[in-house]
Amino acid sequence: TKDAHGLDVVILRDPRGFFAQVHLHGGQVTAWKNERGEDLLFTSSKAIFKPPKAIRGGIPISFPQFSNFGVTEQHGFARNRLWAIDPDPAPLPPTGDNKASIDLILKQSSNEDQKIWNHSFEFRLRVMLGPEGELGLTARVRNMDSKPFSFTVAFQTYFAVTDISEVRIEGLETLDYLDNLQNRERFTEQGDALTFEGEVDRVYLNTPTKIAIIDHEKKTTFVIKKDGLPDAVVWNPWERKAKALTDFGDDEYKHTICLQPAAIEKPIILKPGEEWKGRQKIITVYSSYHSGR
Ligand code: TA6
Repeated sequence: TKDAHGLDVVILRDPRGFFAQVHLHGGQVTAWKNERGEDLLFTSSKAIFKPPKAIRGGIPISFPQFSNFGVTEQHGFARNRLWAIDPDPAPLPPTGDNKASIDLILKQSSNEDQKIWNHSFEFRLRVMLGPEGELGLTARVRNMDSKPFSFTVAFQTYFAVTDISEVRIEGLETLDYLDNLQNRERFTEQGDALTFEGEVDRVYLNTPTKIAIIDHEKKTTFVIKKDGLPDAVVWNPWERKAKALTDFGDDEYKHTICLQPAAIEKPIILKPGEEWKGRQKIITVYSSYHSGR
């Protein structure tokens, strides 16, 4: 199917109403909704749906480079390229019940990219809507070249929250982080849970496989489970930077937190023929008061 802008999208739906949308442009999840039709991911009202620009919101993928930590364009080229439906996906695990999934693939294609990052690879992405409405992303990168290469990678997940000042992140306490706002200097997290009062742009290192985002106002918790992605980026542009971003509404920083499972500090190194696998799964938990369950 096509979206309202004429771009190719794949829709995942299950009988209870869980919903996910994936754009072939960027291999990017651009919507995920619960059974009440509420958006669980944030997409900016100012998002620009014009390739090759990445779409502001959902889950853009940074590959083969996070941010400007290397030679490629900011956050690599994967989010700016057209992905294809994978004709040869890995077999799905055997389960009968409500599960919808799509497999996409990106290969080195453009000459421009090749000039800057000359490695032959296959990046396979499986997006899955699970039996409880959970969203799963599995990434596999295979070295198809005759020489080794290394890369960094992040799932830049824009979560939808009611009010950033009522949001708390649990699981990053006492960890070291690189502060992108202070020349990537290394600090140690001192506080209990992470709360927000201003711009934040940090790479937390060696994070646990489970991190939680608690939205007090909506009485919702996102539980992020990850594998193969040791780091976690936490980003909110706050007021000043939001105003400077053309594809981000001035007040929208209040309604999103970007939490990104990633492999940044130690780049992944692949020898010819080797494959790396990384996963994130997001589960929403509602308090009984809110959902009546
Ligand atoms: O940590 C995330 C980050 O690198 C921030 O510095 C911020 O600029 C953000 O990504 C968004 O980057 P983008 O290229 O999507 O505008």
